[in-house]
Amino acid sequence: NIKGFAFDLDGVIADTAKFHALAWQKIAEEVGTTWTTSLAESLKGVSRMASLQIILDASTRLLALSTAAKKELADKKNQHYQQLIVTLTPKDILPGMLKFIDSAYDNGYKMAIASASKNAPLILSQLQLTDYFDGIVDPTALKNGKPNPEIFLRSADIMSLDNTQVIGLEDATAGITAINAAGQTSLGIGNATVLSAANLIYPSTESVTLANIAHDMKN
Ligand code: B16
Ligand code: MG
Repeated sequence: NIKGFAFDLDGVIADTAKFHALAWQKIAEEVGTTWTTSLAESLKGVSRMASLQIILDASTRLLALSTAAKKELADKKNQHYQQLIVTLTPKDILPGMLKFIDSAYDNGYKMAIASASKNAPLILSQLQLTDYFDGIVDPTALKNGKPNPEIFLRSADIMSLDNTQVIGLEDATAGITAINAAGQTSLGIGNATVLSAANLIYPSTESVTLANIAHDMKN
């Protein structure tokens, strides 16, 4: 019996990936890494420092950066990124998601955010969604990122629910793996081939409704 939802943020509630991409692209140019859409894709759901490492590893230059130099690049990216996300408004909530969150709230479901982003509180506030959620998992308090289940296990704690009572919503395969490993029901949003490990798959946020979920859980 489902009693709560654990939401990934980027790609599920808002398309912040486009802003991450713009901000990382500047850093990539600076370190001699060719920016491609597949590089951008590989950074989805990956933590800030791990994303930087992927960009550095793809550089044509032989870089031996100190920890301090890496921290500086990551901070610079985050400054670019924050300048972009302060322009977010409720209009930037992905199609159907405000309706879904609002109806889940009205129907007494608990909700938590399971995002790798340290900027999640700021983004939720920009989108005027903060009050719907029982809490936001603090990614800095985690030992392991997705695909490790830790972040989803913490979200169930925040909602005071058993994992079997939680549906996790994700757009990335690493996130689906994490939800499945947490013993929750995984709901994938995106390409069915890519997200084939998910228990429920919807092509876009628009088809994520309580009615569709109730129907598909029976099958
Ligand atoms: P920050 P999610 C992830 O969000 C993004 O997909 C990923 O591209 C980003 O690097 C990561 O958050 C960390 O974000 O730099 O803001 O801490 O998909 O887990 O909601
Ligand atoms: Mg995501």
